[in-house]
Amino acid sequence: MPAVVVVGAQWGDEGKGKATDQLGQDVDYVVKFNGGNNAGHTVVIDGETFAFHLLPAGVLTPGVTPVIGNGVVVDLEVLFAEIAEIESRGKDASRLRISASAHLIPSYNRIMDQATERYLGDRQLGTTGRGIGPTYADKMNRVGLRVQDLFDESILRQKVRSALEQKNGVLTKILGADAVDPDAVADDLLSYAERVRPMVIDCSLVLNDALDAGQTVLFEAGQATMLDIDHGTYPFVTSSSPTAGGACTGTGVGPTRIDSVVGVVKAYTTRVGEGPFPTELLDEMGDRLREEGGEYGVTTGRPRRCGWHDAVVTRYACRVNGLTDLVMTKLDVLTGHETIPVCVAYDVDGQRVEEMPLTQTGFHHARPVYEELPGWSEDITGVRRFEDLPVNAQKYVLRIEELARTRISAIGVGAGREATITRH
Ligand code: 2SA
Ligand code: GDP
Ligand code: MG
Repeated sequence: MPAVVVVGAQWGDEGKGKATDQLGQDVDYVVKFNGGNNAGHTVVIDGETFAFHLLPAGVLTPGVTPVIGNGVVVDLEVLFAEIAEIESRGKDASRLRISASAHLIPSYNRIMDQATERYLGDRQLGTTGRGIGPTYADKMNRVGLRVQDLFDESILRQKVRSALEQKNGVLTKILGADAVDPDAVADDLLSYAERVRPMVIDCSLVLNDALDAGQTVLFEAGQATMLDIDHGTYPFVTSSSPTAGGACTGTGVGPTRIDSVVGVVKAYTTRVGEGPFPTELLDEMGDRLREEGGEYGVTTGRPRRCGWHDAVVTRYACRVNGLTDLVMTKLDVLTGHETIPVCVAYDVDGQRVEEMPLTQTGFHHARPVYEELPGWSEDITGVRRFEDLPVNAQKYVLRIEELARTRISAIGVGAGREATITRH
């Protein structure tokens, strides 16, 4: 498997960190291709928990080169804080490489993001407030700052000044925030330049050369299919491309070089932030899933919205990403339910719909059509072979596999690296 992409098949937090860590044991590169420090990817090794935001989960694996691709947006303060944190825990981050074309998150975009959410009030999107949306907007608007600009001071200062000419007006006159001093922003960014310099690469060249030489590359998505700017529940989405195509645009590796695309899917569903979520449980059952699954944001600590598995979403993710395999996580969290509903279709204004509705209005009107599957009560956290799962747990996995029309090749039964059932 020379080039493998790992994506989230729902609304994020499916366990991509754990899947990347596991699949990344035998690879040469682990590459992030979208998003920024809005992500929170958890890896648990020998009982020790690591939460990554900007660093690729592969940074913990000796011999792996972690890469931040051009599609990522980088907050330098967060990056170096994260490097310092893992180094203080005895890990080596010296192999980290960053694309010269990745965009930087200047402090004013963090302010814009948070001030915009406050301004929107009950119309807000529920962003992580990390400046992600405004930074991708700047990129598309061709007024963004890139890693390479750190090495051309006059260009950087000029870009910051012209960006703030407009933004200070919006900040002070519309959003009720203070104006930002361009020199202070530029000084702050430039203060990182010499530490960044040795990490900077031409991401496309390095990865294509590696593939030519027979090396292996794992692409790690942030966020997920339903948060994709094109394919998600727009406008309740993030501003990047977390689907498989993003791995190509976000790194400069062409689609013909990708061998497989693995979608990570929870045994149930969660979402954080605003937006439609047909299987959401607003009762004690939702609270139970949240507590038993530890469903709180890794970046913001926000409680996640919880609901049953939505097989329409999973099948959609298989299609949009061209998934070759699914990894199902957190099956252990579903232990102890008499029956477990799985959403197999929607009722949209009285009509049964088995695919994602054509319009967002349709999706907002979607009511889940459930099939009840029998549950199990045995503790499955120690199970390592599919045949050793309780029969009803096996049936649950097989039914979702059937609905998704995609093979479930691994099943998570705990947070630890070892708590996985691989199906051969
Ligand atoms: P943004 O900040 O502009 O990307 O927010 C836009 C939407 O994207 C959602 N989003 C996420 N959803 C799930 N997990 C994410 N990462 C963190 C985690 C979230 C946290 O791992 O737990 O700590 O709150 C993530 N990042 C962005 C976001 O909720 C908005 O709906
Ligand atoms: P990511 O953003 O997709 O990497 O996921 P997060 O790290 O935000 O959230 C997933 C959470 O579930 C983390 O706390 C993981 O340690 C945990 N986790 C992952 N797989 C499993 C599993 O199979 N069982 C259980 N109980 N926890 C898991
Ligand atoms: Mg997460």
